[in-house]
Amino acid sequence: MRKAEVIRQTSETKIQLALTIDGTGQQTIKTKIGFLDHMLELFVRHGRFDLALTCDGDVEVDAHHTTEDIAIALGRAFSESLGERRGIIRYGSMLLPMDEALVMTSVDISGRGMAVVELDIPSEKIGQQFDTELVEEFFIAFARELGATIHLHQIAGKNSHHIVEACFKGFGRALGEAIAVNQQAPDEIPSTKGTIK
Ligand SMILES: [Mn+2]
Repeated sequence: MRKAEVIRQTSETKIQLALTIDGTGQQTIKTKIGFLDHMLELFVRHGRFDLALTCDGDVEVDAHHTTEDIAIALGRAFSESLGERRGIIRYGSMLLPMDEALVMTSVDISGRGMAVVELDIPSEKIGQQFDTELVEEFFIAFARELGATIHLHQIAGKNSHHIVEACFKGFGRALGEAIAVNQQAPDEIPSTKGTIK
């Protein structure tokens, strides 16, 4: 069973999480930011991961520290769960429609952390707390901590909630595909270099 527990505490956030990557989409997520809870629930459900996550962060400042630190803790949990990356498919992609929005997501568990996020989100905030510029921050921090290349490119979309929702659902699907075990080569590290980490 591939899983990990991460506890991360700073002066800005306290995060506790338990992740099972070969799960069924079960979740208890409490971040104190309603929209972020909603996005993480979609991500977990569509990737079929199991996640218990609580974050007690300084949301009286804004949503920045909570969003970024959750991405760090989640990226770390996926990294630890995958160990030396043996047997994984490595690549995953999803072109995800959400009503009028359409977002292409592509993931490579490459060992090199970078995110290319090209979104045109019309509103600055979703809900009372969530700044839409935090979407890019989330994926940069996640990519860096996991050691993955993540592309998110918006093809269409006018509604901010739909666009961001397409990102998190699509990323869940693409990541789920990338970390699935390749039944043809369950013991191989999928790199000509012989190592990914
Ligand atoms: Mn929604």
